[in-house]
Amino acid sequence: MKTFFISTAIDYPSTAPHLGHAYEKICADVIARFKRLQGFDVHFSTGTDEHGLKIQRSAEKAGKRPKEFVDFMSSKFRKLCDELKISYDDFIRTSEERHQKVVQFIFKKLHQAGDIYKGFYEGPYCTECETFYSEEELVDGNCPVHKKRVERVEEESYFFRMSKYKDKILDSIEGNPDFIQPESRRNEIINRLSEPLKDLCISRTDFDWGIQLPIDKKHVLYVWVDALSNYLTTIGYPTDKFQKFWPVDVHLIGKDISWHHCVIWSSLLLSLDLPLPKKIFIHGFVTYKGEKLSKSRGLVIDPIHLTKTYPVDALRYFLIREISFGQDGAFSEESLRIRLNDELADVFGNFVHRVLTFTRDRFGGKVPDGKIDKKLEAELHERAGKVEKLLEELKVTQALEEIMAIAGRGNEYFQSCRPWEVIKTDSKKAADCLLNCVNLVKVLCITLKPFMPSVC
Ligand code: ME8
Repeated sequence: MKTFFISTAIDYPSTAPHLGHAYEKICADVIARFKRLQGFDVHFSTGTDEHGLKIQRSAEKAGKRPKEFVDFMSSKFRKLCDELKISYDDFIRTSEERHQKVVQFIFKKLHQAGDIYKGFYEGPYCTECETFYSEEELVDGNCPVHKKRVERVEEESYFFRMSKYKDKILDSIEGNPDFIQPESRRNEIINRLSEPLKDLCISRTDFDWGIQLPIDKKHVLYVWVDALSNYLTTIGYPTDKFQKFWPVDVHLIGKDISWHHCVIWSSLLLSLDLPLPKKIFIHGFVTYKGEKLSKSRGLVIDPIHLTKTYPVDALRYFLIREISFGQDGAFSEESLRIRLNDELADVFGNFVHRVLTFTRDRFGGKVPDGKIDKKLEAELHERAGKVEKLLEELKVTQALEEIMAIAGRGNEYFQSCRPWEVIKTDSKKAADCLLNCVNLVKVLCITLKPFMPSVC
């Protein structure tokens, strides 16, 4: 059986999940469910990124020990996934023992490859994104992403020879247009790689909530090396399951962490002598009132609250339909309600309701025998094929648009054959119409299933 491995980023459970987290999981879930429908053996991973200074500080603020804190917070992320009907195969937590073992193993391999050395790090660090910056990258002395004041780190550290892999990474990106998508994000990475690539500081000594380096217990591993390794832990690196699923088919991530995935992760994989991911797809941000949702900046929409207010399938539909995949898109409850009423209820719901109630009332709830409309059948075949092709290309928004066009076509068909009138004089003709309409509902249910699993 053909395999397919898709991952989302693993979220920081420093505060409760926001709608951006929900969005990423839903997009990945649509792709995972689509691949299962196609007959693939799918591994779909998500989870929480639980180590590092940011989490340690959040735990201190909450008056809890880090482990107790992440146990509680991580459960909120898992609950969100369950509420949203995310069909993950693995919810990985980086504080789990299985992960720590894999990370230690990975570190030893990097060390054996001669890619780890001891040095001294001095420079800016943003704890919010757990990222080392160069002075030039700062904007008015602030983190370019969070616009917050950075901290200064000055300590003995271990380094990873990332510089060594720059050319190979650039070759892989340039030689394979599919590797990083969309193209605008790919170009950003290529541009950044035209600058010299520095080695990466990969250990800290001024806090202890992390995985100890096997070669020096005073140091904890840099949280991004720990977090990125989750993609290997989840498939049991280096066991048979890993052989089956690596290289990953799609890492789905947001635009703020493209560098970490495209460059840091790729260089770690090259050092481990492993193939690079087949695709890193970078989605945009869900914005609210013109700004990026952000826990740290207090711009939060509680997705759990939304799942209590609106049907989950409708929320899934809205996010995919409204936000063009790969670009930023705005959330507002008003546009959510408009799409629900004008598209889901008026187009899709209306068609399905008309066909099913007519079948119930006039044909005793059984699909009537009749003549297949060959022209319509061919058209549906072509449209469903188009949806499949769009989904294969990860064009989830366009695929959903096409599916809604099929629902629109259904209404048109029902309207044009007027079964409620025809049945008075020609029940056979009405049966033909209903048979073809029920078939159309079937095509809708199959194509929509990855998007709206409960309704379908
Ligand atoms: O970055 N809209 O965790 P995180 C859409 N732990 N997506 C958004 C978003 C928004 N407004 N805000 C964030 C981390 N995201 C790391 C990842 S992976 C080995 C480690 C996305 O909780 C963000 O881009 O800050 C990322 O893909 C995911 O949510 C988790 O973000």
